Amino acid sequence: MSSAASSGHSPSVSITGTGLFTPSQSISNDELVESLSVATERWNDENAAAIEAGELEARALPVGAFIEKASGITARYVMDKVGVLDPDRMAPSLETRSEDQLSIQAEIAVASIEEALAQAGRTGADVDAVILGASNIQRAYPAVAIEVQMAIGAKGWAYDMNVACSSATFSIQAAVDALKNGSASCVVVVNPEITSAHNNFELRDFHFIFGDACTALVLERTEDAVAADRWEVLGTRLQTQFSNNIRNDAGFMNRAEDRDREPHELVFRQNGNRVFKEVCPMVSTHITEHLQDNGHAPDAVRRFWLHQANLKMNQLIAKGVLGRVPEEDEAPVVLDEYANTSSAGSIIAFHKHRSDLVAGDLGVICSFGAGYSVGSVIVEKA
Ligand code: CO8
Repeated sequence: MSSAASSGHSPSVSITGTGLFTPSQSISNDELVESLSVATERWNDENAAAIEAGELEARALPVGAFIEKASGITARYVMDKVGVLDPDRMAPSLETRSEDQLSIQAEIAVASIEEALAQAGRTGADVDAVILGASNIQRAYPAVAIEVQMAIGAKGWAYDMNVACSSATFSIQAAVDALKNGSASCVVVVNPEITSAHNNFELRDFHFIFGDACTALVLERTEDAVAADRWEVLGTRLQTQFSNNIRNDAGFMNRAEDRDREPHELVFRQNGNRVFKEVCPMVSTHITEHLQDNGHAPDAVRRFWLHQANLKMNQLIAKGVLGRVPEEDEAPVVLDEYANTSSAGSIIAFHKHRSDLVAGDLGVICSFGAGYSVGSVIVEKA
């Protein structure tokens, strides 16, 4: 236990390293639209009689120009491009691994953690807690986090958690609390998002939204840190409010239910327009109040690393906080290249866009999504 924790003072905690795993395969909007157009025309042909009889509605074709205009997304990385683009499959083809092989989610977690540990000047042996947060986790148990703990040679404890797109910020608060109360001394937060395995590539409203990636963070008590690049966590704040507007009903009870579930209920679905309208004001207020309660004016913030779901959404949220549309430098964008990588998004932005900031600069990492859930982390460059 640190001297500060044992003396009763709340010790300062810092982020001391970040890592990113990006899959090698990328899909452009045009490729996605071409594949879904073939699948949609086939589906309409196969269901022509029911459509004619008014029992089913014909599916509308996707439009590439709509995707970029509505979301700002131009491409997304995926674990398997061939399976996603195959009109007969519309899902990645991922190998089933044996129990003595590292699982896929653990493998990408380890890749991002290695980079984060190197930045922090640490090895796996220094780590004594792993918190793995993601919007879908590969299996029920044993926790993937515990497999990751073993793979990196960490001590201590590990667990999985899921707060959808807010899993990273919620994991960060859990890590900060553990470090402040002395129940861990070096925590890895890791967010392996294989969204392609639970996205709905069959409907035009959803097929373009998501991409795959994994991010990792190392957090330590500031007094213990050895990294040159340190970000003191000045405050964390979480908020949840129940909504059915983003939902995925895949779960362990499906096989026990007495009706066949619609396949579209067992993957991601949302009412995007309502999410947009309801979540933007909620997030602007959340960030504004968090800054205010920590004694910071919005214009004192040098950079916002926002959740990467929709460009217009981020501009509106930042405008709600700053009173004006932010410069790209103030709220950097990665969703054009990565799409929505769920909980990894804001951390990808933080990982890629922080090296130009100087000591004393303030920033806010903020996630929002299903739940609804919102999480913000105020950091200061040391
Ligand atoms: N091509 C052509 N037309 C399309 C397409 C397309 N690909 N997609 C939709 N349209 C059509 C719609 O069908 C609709 O047509 P019509 O008027 O005839 O019904 C029309 O375009 C307008 O649709 P919308 O009103 O929905 O369009 P918007 O301007 O609202 O844009 C967006 C849609 C981009 C989805 C936007 O609403 C948005 O980004 N909303 C915010 C969504 C968000 O942030 N969601 C968070 C989800 S992530 C999360 O919480 C984590 C979940 C877990 C991860 C899951 C991983 C799989």
